Amino acid sequence: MLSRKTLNAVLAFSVLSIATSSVYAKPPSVTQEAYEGAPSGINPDVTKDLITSDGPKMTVYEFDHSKKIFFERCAGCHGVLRKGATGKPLTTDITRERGDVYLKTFITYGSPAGMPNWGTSGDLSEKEIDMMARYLQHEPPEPPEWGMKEMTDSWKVYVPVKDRPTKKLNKYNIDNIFSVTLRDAGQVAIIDGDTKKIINVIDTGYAVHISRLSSSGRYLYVIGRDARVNLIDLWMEKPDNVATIKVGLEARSVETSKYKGYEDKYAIAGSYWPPQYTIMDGFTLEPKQIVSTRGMTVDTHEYHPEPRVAAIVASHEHPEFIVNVKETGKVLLVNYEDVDNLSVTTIPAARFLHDGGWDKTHRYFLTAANKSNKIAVIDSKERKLEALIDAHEIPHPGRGANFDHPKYGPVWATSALGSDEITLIGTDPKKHKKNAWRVVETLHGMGGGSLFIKTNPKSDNLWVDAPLNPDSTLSQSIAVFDIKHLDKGFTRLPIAEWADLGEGVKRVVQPEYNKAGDEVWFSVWNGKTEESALVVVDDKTRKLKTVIKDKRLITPTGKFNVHNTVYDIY
Ligand code: DHE
Repeated sequence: MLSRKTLNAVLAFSVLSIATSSVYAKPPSVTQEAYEGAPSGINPDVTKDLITSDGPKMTVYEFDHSKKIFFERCAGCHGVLRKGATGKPLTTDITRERGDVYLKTFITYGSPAGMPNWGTSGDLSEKEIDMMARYLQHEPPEPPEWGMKEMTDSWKVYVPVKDRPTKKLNKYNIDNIFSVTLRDAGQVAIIDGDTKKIINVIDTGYAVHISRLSSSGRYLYVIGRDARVNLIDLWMEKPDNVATIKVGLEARSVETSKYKGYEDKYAIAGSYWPPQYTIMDGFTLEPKQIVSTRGMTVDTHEYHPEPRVAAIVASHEHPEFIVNVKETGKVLLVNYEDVDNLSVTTIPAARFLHDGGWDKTHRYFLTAANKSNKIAVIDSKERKLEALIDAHEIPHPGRGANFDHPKYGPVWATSALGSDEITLIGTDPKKHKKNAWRVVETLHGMGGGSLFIKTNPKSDNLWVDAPLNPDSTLSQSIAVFDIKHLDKGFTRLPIAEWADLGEGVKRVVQPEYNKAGDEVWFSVWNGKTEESALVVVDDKTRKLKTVIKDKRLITPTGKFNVHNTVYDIY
């Protein structure tokens, strides 16, 4: 067994990559690549191609095939225009200078910095790699823009507001419903948290990503990677879609207005392509305002053509959405009091803003600028950057985890992709002033490759996953700490083993509590054609409570409990 130090060293370099080291007994799993190069929602047939540019000779077939591979496997990290983000820039000034041999080697073997080994993993053939090396020396094809006409054409209201139920027509305990992402099926499963039964499996966007709730807890907003937003009414006899719209070609985030007097009046969705955000009517998804995020980077003040919209939260202090713009490193406070004359406050933070969540008071938004190894703290009341805090290596909090540390008081925690570090940041500038906005303690989890961390105000447990860790013992387990005795380190629970599934490289991802805070649900994320499951653990005893299996549960990943998502409890 590799010592922790060695393992972390290996991980710190190769956590996002499909390690070419011997750690991989067999070709890397689809889930690992899926994470880094999640399928883009862009249909390759719609791009404007510059095959005649100065790049090496290519047939139209070769160019088209390479373009499809790029959108499906590479755009998530390198950006649609290949300007770079979690992946390096691949603009032609760089790729032509590097040339065929360098590019082919890189694509075949990957790199310790996070590039998957597409050749040795068997995912791309030699021929395809040869094509890709030539394709990257051509100008990147640019997908079309997506404006009000395209949005309105895609907008459908299946059930007009006036025809919707005026009271809940079903007997479900809605507060304890879970919306579960069935990633590769492009669906969500609506599961009754009390009975663990699937209420409905609903078609949503392609490579569906996350769910968010209306402040009423009645409506579910689901966003697909193809930038399709689905509005689901949980009051219907059988909860189902009531409206849908496509806000672009690629997207990851959606939220509704939460400020008093504006509850759910507006919905917002942030897209990767085109780089923009769209404000919609919260009950019908009618598009109201589209704003591009193209602009200058926070540090070098260079123009960036593709600053993608990452996490979005809704302020409780002002009628504003708080919008992370990844590549420029700016946080936008989008004031929706007058949607026709939007006023936007721009807060400079750090590049590569990604995910994040509230502190326990829901005043401070703590968000990872992950490839800058920073956590930015935004004071939503004073509407300014409160702090920029170092966190290693590639912090990835999801929405993070809030708990009262026995010594340091209220803290917010994030785990990391590139190291085993779990960073605890003090969040109480009033009663624990000297701990506020600084790292008060760093714990060590199972290893790098962590994506999500979670706790609950009623629990003494802190749960940390490691789904992207190349060591399958770890990626198929969960680490749990006792908050009262953090010095004792973690206990590892073999969640995938408890699920007792067949073939496939399963990954345990994203803890989510039930409303009562006495159960923790985990996804055992297997390949698309293999059996996955949800595992429910008793939070007190940390023992297996039940395993939810159903052939409709295809690649379950994110789970969103209605109560905990409405009230931002994590
Ligand atoms: Fe996510 C949240 C982006 C891959 C599961 N993911 C987010 C957010 C962003 C994002 C910007 C924050 C949204 C918000 O709060 O408004 N995710 C990306 C990517 O760019 C990336 C790295 C690659 C890609 O091309 O999509 C990516 N994400 C994944 C996955 O592969 C995961 C593990 C499985 C899946 O379902 O796709 C995944 N992302 C999640 C989940 C959340 C999330 C479960 C919400 C966490 C929460 O608790 O709110």
